Amino acid sequence: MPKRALITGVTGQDGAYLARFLLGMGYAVWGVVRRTSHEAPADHRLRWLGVADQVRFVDGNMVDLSSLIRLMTDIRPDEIYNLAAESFVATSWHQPLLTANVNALGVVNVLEAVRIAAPGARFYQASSSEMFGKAASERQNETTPFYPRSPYGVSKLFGHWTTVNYRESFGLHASSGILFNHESPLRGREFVSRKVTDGAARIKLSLATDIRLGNIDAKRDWGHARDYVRAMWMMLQQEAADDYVVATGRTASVRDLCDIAFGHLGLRADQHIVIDPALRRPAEVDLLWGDPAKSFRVLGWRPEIGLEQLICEMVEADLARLRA
Ligand code: GDR
Repeated sequence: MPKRALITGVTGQDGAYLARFLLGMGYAVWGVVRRTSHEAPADHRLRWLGVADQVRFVDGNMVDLSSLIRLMTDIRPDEIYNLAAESFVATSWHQPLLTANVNALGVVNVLEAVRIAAPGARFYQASSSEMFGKAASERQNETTPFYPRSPYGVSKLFGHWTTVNYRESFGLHASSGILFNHESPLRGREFVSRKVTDGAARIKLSLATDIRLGNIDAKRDWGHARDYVRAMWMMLQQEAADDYVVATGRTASVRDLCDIAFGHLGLRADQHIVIDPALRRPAEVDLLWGDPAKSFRVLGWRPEIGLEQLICEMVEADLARLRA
């Protein structure tokens, strides 16, 4: 009997890479899809990875507890990966209530569904380095105090502590991965990495002349989503559930990222970047720099793809998409 995995947020970047990874490991994979009236198929990332036909799509919604209980009862998953979220930090200031409903209360809904209908299943919660926010130390690990700086960060912190609490209260095998920024060619174009790689490719092809950016001095610890979904799975293979920082251990600014992307195309970033103060955030996270020592030691996890390779892969994918 293949193992059964249920993924919320399966249509997002991480959902797509995780689905492909689990299918490759012989899992049967169910993906929760939120119904919308958009005509564009929601499975374009899974199609890009060539696995859309193998994922079993089921209807459900993070804010509808009954739908989640029904899914747990019907599917009887061995592993549940909770990746569904309002994931764009900038939007969380415009839609703080939606962000809290999905990212915070949604975690209570899915954990209640697990507790009621699938208490033996292993659960993964997608926590975020945004919880560190105005970080208390230069590098952040599992013991660094949290200080979120956005409605998104606050909502993720609620989801994180709820996961810890359900583990401690009910003995659920519930783990939380505190993932630092992770990118790929499947990143949405609203996020800065993809905005830059897509923008640089457009400039190279004479489809645009510049990119407008906000705070390019912000520093992040950027990895590849393909590496990070493997860490999620590794957490659920441990005998005891726990919390883990997943990061590369290297930090770089948005400016550095621009230099890599434009440099790969033989262009100079400073000739094409326009700073737009309207793109600055009401409160910024200036520096994130992860310390993944625990993931290295306990999980045996290592990132395989470095920043230069990541950005070049994204630029090449954007060039190919634009040429097509
Ligand atoms: P982040 O990712 O907020 O770190 O959250 P994002 O790529 O949106 O921003 C990274 C940094 O770049 C600065 N920035 C800009 N950002 C965007 N989007 N657009 C711009 O034009 C721009 N100019 C500068 C931002 O201010 C910020 O400092 C991501 C998300 O995936 C979360 O869901 C996840 O939890 C965290 O990473 C870890």
